[in-house]
Amino acid sequence: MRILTGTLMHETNTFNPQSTVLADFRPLLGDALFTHDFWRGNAESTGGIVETLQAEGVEVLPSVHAVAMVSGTVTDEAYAEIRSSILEAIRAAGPLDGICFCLHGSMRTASIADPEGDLMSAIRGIVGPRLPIVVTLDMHAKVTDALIRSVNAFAVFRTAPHTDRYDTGVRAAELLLRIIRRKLDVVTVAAKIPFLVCGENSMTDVEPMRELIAAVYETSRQKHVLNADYTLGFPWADTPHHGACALISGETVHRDALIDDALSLASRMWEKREQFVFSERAYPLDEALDEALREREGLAIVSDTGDNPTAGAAGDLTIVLERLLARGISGTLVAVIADPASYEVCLAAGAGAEVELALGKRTTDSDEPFHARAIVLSVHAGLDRAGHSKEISDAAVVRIGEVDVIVAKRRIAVYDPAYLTQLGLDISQYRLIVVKSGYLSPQYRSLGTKTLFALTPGHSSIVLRALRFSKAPDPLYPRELDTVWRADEERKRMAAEAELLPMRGIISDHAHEPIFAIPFSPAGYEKYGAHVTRRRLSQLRHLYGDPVAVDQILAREDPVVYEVYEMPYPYRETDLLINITVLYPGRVGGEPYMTKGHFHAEPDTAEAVIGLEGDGEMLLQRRDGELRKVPVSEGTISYAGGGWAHRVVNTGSRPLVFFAVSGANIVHDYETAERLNFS
Ligand code: PAN
Ligand code: ZN
Repeated sequence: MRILTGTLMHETNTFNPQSTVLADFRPLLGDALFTHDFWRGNAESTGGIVETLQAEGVEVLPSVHAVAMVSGTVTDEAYAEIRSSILEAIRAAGPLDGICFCLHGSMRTASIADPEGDLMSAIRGIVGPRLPIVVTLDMHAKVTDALIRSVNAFAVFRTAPHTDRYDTGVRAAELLLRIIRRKLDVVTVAAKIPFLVCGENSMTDVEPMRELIAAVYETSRQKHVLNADYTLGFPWADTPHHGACALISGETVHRDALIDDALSLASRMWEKREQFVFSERAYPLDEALDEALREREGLAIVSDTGDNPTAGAAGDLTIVLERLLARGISGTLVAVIADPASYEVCLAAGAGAEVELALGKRTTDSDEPFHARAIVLSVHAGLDRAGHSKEISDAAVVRIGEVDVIVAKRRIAVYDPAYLTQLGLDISQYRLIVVKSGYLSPQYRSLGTKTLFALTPGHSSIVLRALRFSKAPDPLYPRELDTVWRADEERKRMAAEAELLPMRGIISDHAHEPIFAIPFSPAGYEKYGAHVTRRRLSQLRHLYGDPVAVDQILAREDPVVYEVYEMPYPYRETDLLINITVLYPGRVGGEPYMTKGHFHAEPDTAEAVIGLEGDGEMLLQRRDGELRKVPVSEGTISYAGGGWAHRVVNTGSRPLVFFAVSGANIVHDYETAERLNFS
């Protein structure tokens, strides 16, 4: 069994003006994946996928592994490069049994709002509608129609903080193996709710998420369900795609039940929307500092939530530092301010030196740094390590006034307190540690006797009502507290969306404007899900003048006379019907094989027929009996105006293959043709 895998993960904060470039993704192409191993073990879904598949003896084909830490908008060039490497790998992979891909789900480029949907549609366009594709998503993914249409099934993180990345990969790989081995035809339905939520009010070990995740497990255990999950979206992006979603994957035959289940999960979340409150006590900055220092004992940890790198902020604001200095609060550590230039100043000066720093930024709206005199306590070069939660950076520890500050060479997440020890800091010295973070990692949480959120301004402000949106959908709870959502209306939208699924991989993002390009041949049609009708001689005996000849043939076999390849299409009267017919060569008595023939019932409409292969002709007859004949051969186009019954005859010795296009409003009228003895 051969399964292709790949990873493209980025959570894009469009408010952070710093672009995310190709180098930030540190792409590994092809087999380079196997010469690194940072993705193995518990860190990433990629590890869960690769290790599960390999343990089952599957040949795993890598494509691209590209993961960048959450940050500003991805450049179009970076995405285009990664996309084309992925597609190239798929084209070069040879026959595949399936694809198991890791996405984050909340990526945006300068001009593409839904790169994941774009990528998966492009992949589907290459592999055709039938190859099983399973994708892992971050819980904070956006879910778009383009994504749902291109992918069969999903597995989403079920924990926040995300401690089940690896397990999610395992689940996705097992799901894919099941689909392949049992040859299941699988779809995913998505019930969406207009709900804007951030990680800080949706941690999974507190209510209401704890209970909702329990419902996800319960839903997943049902027989007809292959996987159920919630996605919550990512609030720090000005984009048309916002909202939470209940995603359920299962066999296509159970689609209605899956829709019911998804709506029931979505309703449960919607009913609990008012219970999504911050997991820590949250205060404006000054009050947070007061509250943190209220008792003399213990260590308080305050999250500078507005400038949180794990939500994509730059992590360079000096707002909290300035406030601590202005208030003369001592015994405090600020972790971490990212500023490469200041780090270099400290490195050059060395430990013990006194330096003038132009540190970070004072506000998000200007580039003005905070000027301060600092004593360099220590400098730590050679620490740089990449890779998600394990990411650490070279840094200097400085003292400004009575506040200690970690000045990092790179923007990093404050995830593991072991980093503080690596920098030679003694945590027990501090009463207060300010971390640029939202919700704390489990390690940090267990460190503090008291943990608080400071509602600071910045590109990751958790005051969601204050985020400046211009492209986001309206309304969105809780920005508009009276937002209405109704399950019955969502059901209608989901049912209409489900109608489009057979077109998987060939329609564009615009659900109601199908656009596609497919190979112009019966095989091309079939690859894209065409419905094939086979007409055998036994169904066509009335067409031939020699019943004895018919019976003689049928005594031996019942040959296929022609096949019609019909796209699962059109959807509306204003569309076009586009079929390809293969009319085989053969004779019954003296007569060549022919199609049944029909009028287009009132209103009479026209049809054009293009010959693709072989030789033959179209016989036409008006209701008043007048007869005509035109060729239908490779390279001809024949036009039958309204009011003429038409039938095609294969006069040659090869299959006659022709394409027919007519208005979608036609009704084939075979009866009148038969009654008039159309010959
Ligand atoms: C053609 C025919 C097709 C099969 O696409 O439907 O060749 O012929 P019968 O419908 O007569 O069996 C067409 O004329 N469409 O309208
Ligand atoms: Zn016709």
